[in-house]
Amino acid sequence: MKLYYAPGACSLAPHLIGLELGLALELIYASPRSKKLKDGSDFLAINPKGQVPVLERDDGERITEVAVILQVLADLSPAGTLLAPPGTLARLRALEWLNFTATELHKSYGPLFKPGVDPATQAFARAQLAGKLAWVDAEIARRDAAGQPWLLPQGFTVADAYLYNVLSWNPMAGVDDQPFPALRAYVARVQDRPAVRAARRAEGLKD
Ligand SMILES: N[C@@H](CCC(=O)N[C@@H](CS)C(=O)NCC(=O)O)C(=O)O
Repeated sequence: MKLYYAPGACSLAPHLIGLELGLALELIYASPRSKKLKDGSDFLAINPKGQVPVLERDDGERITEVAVILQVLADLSPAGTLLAPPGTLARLRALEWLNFTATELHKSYGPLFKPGVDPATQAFARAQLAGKLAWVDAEIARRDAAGQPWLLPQGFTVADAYLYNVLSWNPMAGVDDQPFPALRAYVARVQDRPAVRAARRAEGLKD
């Protein structure tokens, strides 16, 4: 399978999950800005939405949207440990986190990375994010108190991979995470996983 990615973008989550699962994903760089692949060919021909990540299955079908790609990958794990079996409450809890991360967090970072966005819009985005991050911090602190290191009691899941991915943008996006100690410790904890370190190294990101 192929994964179209850009370093440090939201394709990091499926990349690291591929490594957690020991899958040999072929990484293909796609520029979210120029919409070109490294060989100069047109990324819009691969994904007309012009966005990474794209997972290309061996049958040629292309799957987009982080939260969906993560489910596809998790369901490839025979033990199903990176999500939970369909029809279980545990799976619904994981899907809640995936959806929250996609809709409440991920897209809120957009204005902080887009060139030319005016400072007032960026300040609004940061304030919105601060409110959401306060909730995430409290949720993580509650788990810490119960001795639970990951979002779900069953262990590390794709929900952690996606949440980590977007939280790792805070320094670059100028989002102050100092008021959120549980969240910062959680980011460090995820980043310490060998698969996460390996994915970051492969994308040329700092430890
Ligand atoms: N809804 C998409 C959003 C993906 C997305 O925002 N990708 C960013 C990188 S993190 C991108 O490719 N941005 C370029 C653009 O939107 O033109 C998903 O969840 O996969």
